[in-house]
Amino acid sequence: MAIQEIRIFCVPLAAKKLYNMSSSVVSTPFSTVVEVVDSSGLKGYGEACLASPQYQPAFNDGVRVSLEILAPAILGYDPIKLNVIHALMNEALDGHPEGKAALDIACWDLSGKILDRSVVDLLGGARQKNIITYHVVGIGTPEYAATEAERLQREGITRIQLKAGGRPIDQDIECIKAVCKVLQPGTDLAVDTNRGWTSAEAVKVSNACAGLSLSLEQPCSTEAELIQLKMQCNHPIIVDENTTDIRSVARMISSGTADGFGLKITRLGGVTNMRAIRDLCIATHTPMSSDDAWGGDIIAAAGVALGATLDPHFSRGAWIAHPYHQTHYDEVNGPRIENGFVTLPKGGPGLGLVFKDGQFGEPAAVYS
Ligand code: 0XW
Ligand code: MG
Repeated sequence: MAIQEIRIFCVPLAAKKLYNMSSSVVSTPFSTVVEVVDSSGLKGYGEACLASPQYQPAFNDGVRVSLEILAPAILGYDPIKLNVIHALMNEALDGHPEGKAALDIACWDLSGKILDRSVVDLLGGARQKNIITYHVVGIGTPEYAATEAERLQREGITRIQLKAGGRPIDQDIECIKAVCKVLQPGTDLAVDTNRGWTSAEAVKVSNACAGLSLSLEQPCSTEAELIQLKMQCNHPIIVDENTTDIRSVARMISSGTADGFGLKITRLGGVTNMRAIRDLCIATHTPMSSDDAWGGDIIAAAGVALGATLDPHFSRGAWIAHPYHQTHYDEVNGPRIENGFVTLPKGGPGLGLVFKDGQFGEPAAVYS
């Protein structure tokens, strides 16, 4: 089998509910969907979608421009040979993991269809039938945050990520305390500032919330600040935006900086790279999540597929953006949240999703 054609689609995924982070409010990200067609006519689908231009050093138009170089680099090659696919992409373009991830995910989907196996099986098999998820509570008043946390727990959510940062620190502290007051036994809370605090602010929050059971996700912007903070902090530190490749993950495990990770498949270059990091986290008993910044059913299915293969004891869950944009590419099989868990698509081999011909409209670009 050889890759014969690659089609690029631009798909708007407007936030239907308030979704804000310390650096930005999500409005209408335009997701990049890639369709990789092999010489037998089989199609594999991949996706990459940044929530906002501020969340990490990448933006959605840039993903599509990077594919002008990356897509031609893999034409004519076997999509199952993912080591070769990555070598070709890395030789063609340094960095730009998001565009590489979209093609990588499409090759995993296509490989599954060629081999008639699910991506979950190709990744070693599911350790969890349904994958626990976490839900985001955006930045707002203490009353809003507490009410949302109560609603989510009534719906079976047991992992809450409270956004913070980008405002006076005392407002963050009030929201954290209001949410902690309504947490049921067994519900985990991560406070995620998306790099929004200074280390002094993070120390102030940790001292003000000493004795409250929570973790701080990406409290500060740089790894150096996290190392400093670790020595003064009362709470576990989860690293998200600073995880850019397996080297950074390995470094933060061995230095003891990270008590866990919030890992994004497209920031790490796709399922292939994420699998290696998964194995490192399993071997070192380091909790990790398997998700991404935004995106539709394709990126959700990739995150849930990899999340299903995690040791449940070390799974921080798989997050999907669907509750916020409420759009399914595959209305029947698209991953959805039921009682605090995300469902694995069951539409067949590969990612398990089924699309109609032409459902993503006219391609923005075609490479053949
Ligand atoms: C909650 N997420 C998975 C989605 C947002 O876009 C950012 C990310 C996070 O953990 O920061
Ligand atoms: Mg995060």
